[in-house]
Amino acid sequence: MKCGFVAIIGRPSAGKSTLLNALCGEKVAITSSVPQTTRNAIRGIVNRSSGQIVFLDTPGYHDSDKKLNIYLKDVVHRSLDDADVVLYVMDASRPPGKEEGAVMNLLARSGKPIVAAVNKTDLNTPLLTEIRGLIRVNLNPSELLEISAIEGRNLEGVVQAVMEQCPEGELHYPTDFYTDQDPEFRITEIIREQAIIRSEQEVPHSLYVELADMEFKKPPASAEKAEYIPSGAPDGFFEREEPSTENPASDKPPAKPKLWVRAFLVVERSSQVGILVGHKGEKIKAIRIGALREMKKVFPWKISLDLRVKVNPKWRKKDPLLKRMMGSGE
Ligand SMILES: Nc1nc2c(ncn2[C@@H]2O[C@H](COP(=O)(O)OP(=O)(O)OP(=O)(O)O)[C@@H](O)[C@H]2O)c(=O)[nH]1
Ligand SMILES: [Mg+2]
Repeated sequence: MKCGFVAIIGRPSAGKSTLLNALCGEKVAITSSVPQTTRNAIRGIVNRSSGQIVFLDTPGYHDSDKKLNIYLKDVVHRSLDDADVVLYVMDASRPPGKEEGAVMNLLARSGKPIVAAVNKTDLNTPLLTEIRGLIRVNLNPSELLEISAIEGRNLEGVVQAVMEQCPEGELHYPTDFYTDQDPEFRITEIIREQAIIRSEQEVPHSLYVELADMEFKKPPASAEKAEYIPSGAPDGFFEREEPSTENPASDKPPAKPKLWVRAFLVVERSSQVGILVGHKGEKIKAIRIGALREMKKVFPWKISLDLRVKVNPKWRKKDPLLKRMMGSGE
């Protein structure tokens, strides 16, 4: 059986996270038109009868010496080290330029097998021939596919091409898993996506989400305990209890477990607080409602969200925080 780790690498906004979601058939990673949306190596798992692919989505590769960017690049480097295969995603709608050159250099040096996917071909770009030529000259991909992550074009071709390059091995995850992210991380990402969508200029880059508190409300005493422990619920949010013998099984489906969450949108400057709160709090209300709508699609819980904004000056320059967010940075 083929089993491998596959790093999805490319420039910011090439469509890597959109592609990961399309490949997994589930929303695993947040996406937006703002470059450098992804900040972590997000795993999405694809199973076929021939094997299992663990995709690692990565931040857009961008050559800049700003501290946050150094950490983002480090996430890419580590994912590349961990990968058996690289899925290189290029954006067919933008001229390649220097930034694309830097990505190709990195991949050529890695010596890993490469599958190249030229994305956004739904936009009917005139750049396809140039991009294909560039890939052939600089890299030696096992396959060069033209795809559209948005329209789902040629995605099975990507899975097959990648699977072929994966080594033989054992499954890394049970076959019903599509990601390994914990609920806390997914919740902060969903909130961040909704805030990014509703803000502009520097705000999306100046923003992170801190989950301050979350608590599952106790189910009714009569409930069968096993029904109420949501899969993926963090340890310690439930005390174990013997199921009650009163009020035996009824036909009613068990009530959804209730999860209460308090989170902060953290920005760099006090002037950005008002932007996120909006006139009479309309912006933060829209972010909150949007996040709850998205969470409902992912979690089997009834969630209430207490969302606030706070300032952490110059957080993008703070090593301990960046390390906690993204790992080593060295
Ligand atoms: N037309 C078109 N747009 C796409 C396609 N794939 C992604 N996009 C759009 O491109 C933008 C960036 O998509 P993302 O998936 O967030 O890109 P990314 O490469 O993960 O970006 P970073 O995480 O910032 O590096 C979004 O507005 C997507 O809707 C595609 O196949 N066609
Ligand atoms: Mg992304």
